[in-house]
Amino acid sequence: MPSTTDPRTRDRLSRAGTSHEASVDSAHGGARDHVPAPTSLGTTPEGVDPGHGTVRLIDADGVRHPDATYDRWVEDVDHAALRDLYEDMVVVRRIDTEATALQRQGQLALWPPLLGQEAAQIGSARALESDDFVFSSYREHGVAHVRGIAGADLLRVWRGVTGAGWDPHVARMAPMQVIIGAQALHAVGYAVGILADQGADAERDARPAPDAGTAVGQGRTEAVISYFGDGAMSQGDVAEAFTFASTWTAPVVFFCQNNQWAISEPVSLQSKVPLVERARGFAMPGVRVDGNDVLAVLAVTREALHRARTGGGPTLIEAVTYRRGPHTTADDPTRYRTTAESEHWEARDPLTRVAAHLRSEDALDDDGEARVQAAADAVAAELRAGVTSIEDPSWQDVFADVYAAPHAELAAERDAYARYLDGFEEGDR
Ligand SMILES: Cc1ncc(C[n+]2csc(CCOP(=O)(O)OP(=O)(O)O)c2C)c(N)n1
Ligand SMILES: [Mg+2]
Repeated sequence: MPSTTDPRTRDRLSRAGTSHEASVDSAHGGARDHVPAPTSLGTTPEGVDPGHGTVRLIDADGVRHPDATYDRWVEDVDHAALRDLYEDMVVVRRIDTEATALQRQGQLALWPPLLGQEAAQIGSARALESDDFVFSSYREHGVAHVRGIAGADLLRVWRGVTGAGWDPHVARMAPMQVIIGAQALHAVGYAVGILADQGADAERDARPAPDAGTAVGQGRTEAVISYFGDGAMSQGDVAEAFTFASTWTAPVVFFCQNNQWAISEPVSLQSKVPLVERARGFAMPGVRVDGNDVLAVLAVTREALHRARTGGGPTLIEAVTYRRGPHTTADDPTRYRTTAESEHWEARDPLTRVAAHLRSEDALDDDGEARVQAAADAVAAELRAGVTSIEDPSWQDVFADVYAAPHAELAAERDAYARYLDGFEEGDR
C-alpha cells in the first residue's frame, strides 16, 4: 500500500476515484446549489419543521411533488418499488415495537427505539450497493435490516451476550458505535483506504502487461456511508472527519439524522444555523432532505453515493426527522418535551404518507395492507423466537477475544475472576 502521508501520493489517490462518468455536479448544475443560503447567526435553526432548500418529493398528506433536480434519481421507483419501501418501513417499525416489548419483559437490557426515523434509514440504506460499507451509531436498526442482518443478531448486543452481533465483513456494516461521532472518523479512514487500494491498483495497471486492457481508474468505486445524529455534529470527531474527507476527496457520505434531540438536549442548543450549512465550511456539498419522506431520502442518497463513486468526494446529508420514542428504554421524554411537539411530528409520520400516496394511486388497498402487516408480524415472531433462545455465554468467553494470543496477565485475571465467582453460592453465578 502506498504511503498515505506523502502529499504526492495523497493527490494521486484522491484522483484515483475519478471515473469517466459525467459527474453529478455537471449533470444538473451543481449540488452546491442545494446548500441553503446562510441564515444570519442568532436565528433559531428550524428545530421543528424543515424549511427552505429542503428536498421533499412526497409531502405529509401523500401528495407527490415534481422536482427538477431529484426526480431523475428515482425515476425507476414505480408503485411496486414504492410498496417495497413501504413494507420495509412497516417491518422495521414492527421490529422496533417487538424489541421495545422484549426489553420491558426483561429479555433485553436496553433498547434505543427508531420510531419516527424509518424513512431516513430505509431510504438511505436502499440507495446502497451490496459492496458499500456502513458505519452507524446505535439506532440504525432499519439500516441493519436492509443489510440483511437477522433480527436476533441485531438484538444480541442489547441482550448483553456479545460485543458485536454480526460479522461486519459479511454484512458490510461495522458493529454499531456508541461513542458519539467516532464512526464518522472510522468511515473516512475506510474511504481513504479505498483510495489507497485504487492507487495501488492504478500503479499495477499502469505497468505494461501482455494483455493490459484496464484503464487507470476504470470501474466502479465502492462507497462508504456514515450515520450519526444531530448531537454528534457537535463532536470534534465529526469535524475532523469532515476535514479529512474533504481534503482527501474521500468516497464517503455523511448521513446526519437530525431527529431534533440529543437525549434531552434540543438541536437548537447544538447549532445556531441549520446543520446542513456546516458543509459549506468544509467545501462539501450539503443537502437538506425531509427525512420522513422515503422517496426524497432515496433520491438524495443515491445522488451523494454517485458523487462519492465518481471522484466527487464527500457529501453531508441532513435528514430532518424526529425521534418519536424515548432516547432509550431508560429515558422518559415527557420530562423534557411537550405533547404538542409529539403531535406535530405524529402528523408527519413517514409511513402514513406513503400509504396515503399509494392508496390515492390505487396501488394499495386493505388486502395489500394486511399482507404487509402479516409479513411484519412474521418477522417479529421470528425475532422473538430467535432472541429468547439465545443461550447465555459462559463467564470464560469474556476473556476469549480480547487478545490474539493468550498471555500470563490475561490468565491471571481470568483465575482471579474464577476465584471471585467461587465466593458465591452454587446457582448464583
Ligand atoms: C463521546 C460521547 N459523549 C457522550 C455520550 C453519551 N450520549 C449517548 S447518546 C447521546 C446523544 C446523541 O444524540 P444524537 O447524536 O443526536 O443521536 P440520537 O441519540 O438522537 O440518535 C449522548 C450525549 C456518548 N455515548 N459518547
Ligand atoms: Mg439526535
